[in-house]
Amino acid sequence: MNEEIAKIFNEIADILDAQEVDFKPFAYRKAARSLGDLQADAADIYGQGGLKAVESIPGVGKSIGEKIEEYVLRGRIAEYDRLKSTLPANFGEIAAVEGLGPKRAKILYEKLGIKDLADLEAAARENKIAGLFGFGKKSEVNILKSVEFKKRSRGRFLLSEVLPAALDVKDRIKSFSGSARVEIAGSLRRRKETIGDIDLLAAVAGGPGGAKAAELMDFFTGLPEVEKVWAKGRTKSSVRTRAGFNMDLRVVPAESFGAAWQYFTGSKDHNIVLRRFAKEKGLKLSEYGLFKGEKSVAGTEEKNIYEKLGMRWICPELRENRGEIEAALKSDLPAVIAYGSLRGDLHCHSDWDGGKDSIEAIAAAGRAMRYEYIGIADHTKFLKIENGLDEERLARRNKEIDKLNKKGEKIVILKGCEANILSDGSIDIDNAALADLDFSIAGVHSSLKMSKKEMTKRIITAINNPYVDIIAHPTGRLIKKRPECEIDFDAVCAAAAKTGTILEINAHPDRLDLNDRHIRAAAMRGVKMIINTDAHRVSHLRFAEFGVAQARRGWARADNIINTRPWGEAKAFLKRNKKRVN
Ligand code: DGT
Ligand code: CA
Ligand code: CA
Repeated sequence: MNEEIAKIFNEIADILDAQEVDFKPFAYRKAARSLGDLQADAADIYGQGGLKAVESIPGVGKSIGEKIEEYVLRGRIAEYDRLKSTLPANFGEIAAVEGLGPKRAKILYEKLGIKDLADLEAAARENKIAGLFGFGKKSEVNILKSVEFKKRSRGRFLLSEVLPAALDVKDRIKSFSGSARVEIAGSLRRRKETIGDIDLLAAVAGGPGGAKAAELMDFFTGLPEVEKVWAKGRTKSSVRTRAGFNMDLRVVPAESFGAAWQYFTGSKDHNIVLRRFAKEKGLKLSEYGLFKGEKSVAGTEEKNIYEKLGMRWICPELRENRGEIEAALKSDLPAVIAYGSLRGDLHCHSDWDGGKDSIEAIAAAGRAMRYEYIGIADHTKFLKIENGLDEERLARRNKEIDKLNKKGEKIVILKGCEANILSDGSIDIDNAALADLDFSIAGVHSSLKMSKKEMTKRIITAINNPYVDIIAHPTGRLIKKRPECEIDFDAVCAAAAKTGTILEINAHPDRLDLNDRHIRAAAMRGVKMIINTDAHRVSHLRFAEFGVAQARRGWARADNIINTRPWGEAKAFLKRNKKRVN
């Protein structure tokens, strides 16, 4: 329930921002973040200790506590409903257009009656926006670009928004139906960066249409998070959750489970090629099984389907028809990096910059994840809003890390930074300060809208800096929010390979940058990569899994990713530790 409430609080904050209310938006956002960090569910906290317990959640006072109570008891918040009624239903969608935000979205609504993306697009095309106070010709062009981008990702959810919820539903279905098989299929199983809907499969005693299946469908459509039931049948039901996404549950015969799991995992393109291949072998592949004439050759286990087709099982992350079937036939599939194989994370922000937690707390959290090393990469001075560190504060922070390391904790804390690559490719902090660190990361955080030529030159200039070891989130995208910067990725890879600069796979679920295609291209070029979370609070350390998923989708093996190695080996890949051959 925490995610649902957090979402509402963030929306309330947006609306209050639009109304130019002071302080309150900040309080709501803070409470939303705090809920997102909680291990326990708000409903359980309330159940156990009432309003008092809810008010003890950090960032939650009396007024916000009462809103949580209201949601737990009634499933709605009157204040939210009231605020929403003052603005168009799709206000959030407009406010989320890059460069607009709640205040400007409200101006557009009041002056031009813009209620949704279609209105916004039309107004920009008819040049109605440029003349408004605070807007201009350039805003109009940017709005059109952003709308185009948003339309493409519409109705899709971030992997991180649906994966925990889906795993939770899967577990509950499993415990409800006893020994049955329950699995996640679809794009979620393939760990795509965005998900259209969740596909679940189950096999129960008595098969589809039986009494057990009917009970299961009652259970599924009656789940507390279900807001709307689109369809309820004996073999398939579809629902929408309060968080806004749809879930399908199919009950299939046990002897077809593997075939159905294969079919509904997709991708569609992968399935089309696989089916065609089966046909060429005189077999027929469907969601019911692999058949030779009338006889079933495989069906219960997915693995057998691939094997009877004469190839190794293909892991779901690779099933995009990007050459994986051909590779499987030649026994040439990559041994992709395994989940849980990272030994450290080099991109964590501490409370020295805009991060939330102390270095000590981050180290403890890293240890709890069984990491061998954890790198503190605070922002440097150009990023004022993130309280970036100058040379002097960076030196003081380094001293604190030295002190903590002397305490002999069971994890090595590494001194790093995330410096800014300025418009001309120079770094916003002295090379001497960079040289004092165990590692350095540099990334672009400003002037993102440069021409391809300029942006490529800017990044390559940073790559050529001998004190820059790693390039953070190389393409600068934010999934569903901001497209990639224009860069010549091939040229960037060539420079990285030549200089031994490492490219980051930023695992933050909003970024996943590099993406799967870039990862594959970089690996082919011999570029080394690192999977980092960009954690701004310790709960973000668990994003690592999303980065590994993306790396698997990019055909990466463990040896492409330096933090699969112990620090003693990983550090040898940093430019600063390489013997310079002149
Ligand atoms: P999504 O939900 O848009 O993120 O993507 P998917 O891949 O989960 O697609 P979805 O939910 O429409 O369907 C789940 C899987 O079912 C899909 O990956 C492959 C299979 N499937 C669905 N429709 C077709 C079809 O017309 N042909 C084939 N070959 N497979 C299909
Ligand atoms: Ca799906
Ligand atoms: Ca579906």
